[in-house]
Amino acid sequence: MKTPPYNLQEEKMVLDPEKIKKDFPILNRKIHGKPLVYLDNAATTQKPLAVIEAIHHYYLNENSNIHRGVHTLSEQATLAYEGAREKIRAFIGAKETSEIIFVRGATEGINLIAQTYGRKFIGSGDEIVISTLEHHSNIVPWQILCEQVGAKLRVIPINDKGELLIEDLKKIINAKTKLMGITHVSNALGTIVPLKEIIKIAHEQNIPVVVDGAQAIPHLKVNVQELDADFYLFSGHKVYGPTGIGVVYGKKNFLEIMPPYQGGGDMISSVTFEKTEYNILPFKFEAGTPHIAGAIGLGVALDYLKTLDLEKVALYENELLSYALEKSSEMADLQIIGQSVDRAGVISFNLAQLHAHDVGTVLDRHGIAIRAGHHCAMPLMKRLGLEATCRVSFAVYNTKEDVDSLFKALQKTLEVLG
Ligand code: 7TS
Repeated sequence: MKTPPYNLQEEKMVLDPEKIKKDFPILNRKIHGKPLVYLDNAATTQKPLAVIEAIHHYYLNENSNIHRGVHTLSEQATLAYEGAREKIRAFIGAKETSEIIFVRGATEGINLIAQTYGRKFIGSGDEIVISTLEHHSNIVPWQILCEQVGAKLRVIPINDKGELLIEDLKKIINAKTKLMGITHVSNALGTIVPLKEIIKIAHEQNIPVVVDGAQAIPHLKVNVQELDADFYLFSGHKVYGPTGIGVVYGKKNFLEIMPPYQGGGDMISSVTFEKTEYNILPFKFEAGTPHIAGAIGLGVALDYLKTLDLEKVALYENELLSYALEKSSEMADLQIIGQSVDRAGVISFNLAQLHAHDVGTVLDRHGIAIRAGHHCAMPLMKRLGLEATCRVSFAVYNTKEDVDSLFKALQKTLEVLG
C-alpha cells in the first residue's frame, strides 16, 4: 500500500504562478479551442492534483465507515477524517477540534446555526441583524427562522462604494438584537468587511456574531480567536477542496448549549424509546455517515495552501487585483461596480450597455470563464440599481497573462456586441 498522500511537505514554496498552475490539471484544458482562463473562482475553485490524489487514495485503500468499526480500514478512515478536523482547527486558529463541525458547505452551516441556536434562543419580537452585502445563503435561513419564531430581520446599509455603514449599524442594534450574521468578504463586490470592529460593537451589546467566511478563507489569513467570532463557517470547494464538504466553527460554550441539528447515527451516546442522550462535541452535530473523502480532501487542500503560505498568496492575489483594476481604468466602456479600498479576490463590472450574460457568453468563446448575473445577492443588486454584473474572481493559479487575455477578449466583445 502506498503511504497516504495526506500530508504535504511543510517546507514553504516560493510563489511561482506558472509552477502552481501545473498543480491544477484542469487548467490544461482547452475551451472552444482556446486555453482555459478560469476566472470564476468565487463560484468554485479548481482542485490541485494533491487533493484529487488524496480522494483517489482514500477510495482505493481506506474506504470504510468511521467511528464504529473495530477493523483496520475503519480505524484508518477514522484517523484520516479526524486528522482532517485537526488540520482545519489549526488553519483557522480554533482552540479545540470539538469546535469544528463538518457540514455540506457554507449554506448548510448557516442553516444549522439558524435551526439550532436560532430556534432555541431567538423568539417573538427579537431581531436578527445582517447586511446588504449578504449572499442569499446568509439571508434566507434567517428569514425562515424569523417566520418560525416571529423575529424580525434588520439590515446594515452600505454606501455607494459597497462598504458597510458602521455608524448605522450602531443605530440598528438594540436590546432586541439577538444575533448578527455577517459576511467576511462580499462575493459580489469583493469588499472586505471590518469584522474585528463589528464583532467588538456586537459583543459590547452581548450579541453573538455568525461570520460567513465562504469568500474570505481562500484569500485571507483567518484566526477565529483573534476575530473573536462566535461562529465562522465556509465551504471546502471555494478553497481548493471538494464540493459537498464545509465547516462550522463554533465557540464551545455556544455549541454545548445548542440542540442537535439532525437526529441519527453517530450523534447519540445512548438511545432508548423513552430518551436519547446526545454525543459529545463535535459529533452531536454530525448525524449519519459524513462525507469522509471530502473532509480528507479539504484537509489536503488546506495543507496545499499552507505550503504556498497564505500571506504570500494574499500579497500575490492583491497584486493581480491591482493589475486588473489598473487595466480596467484604461478601458473607457468598463464600469467597475464596488469601489471598496479593502477588497479580496473579486472585481465586478459592467461593459458599456451590454448585458452581463452576453459578455459572459462571448468571453466563454475565448476560453475565459467568468460569472454573470446577480451572484445570489439580489438585494445587493437592487441597492446598486442593477440587475446583474460581470464578475471575475481570482485564485492563486491566476496570472497577469490571464488578466491580459481577459482584457483582450473584453475589447473583442465590445467590437462584436458594442
Ligand atoms: N456565502 C458566500 C459569501 C458565498 O459566496 C457563497 C457561494 C455561499 C455563502 C454559499 O456557498 P455554498 O458552497 O454553500 O453554495 N457563492 C457563490 C458565488 O459567488 N457564485 O457561486 C456561488
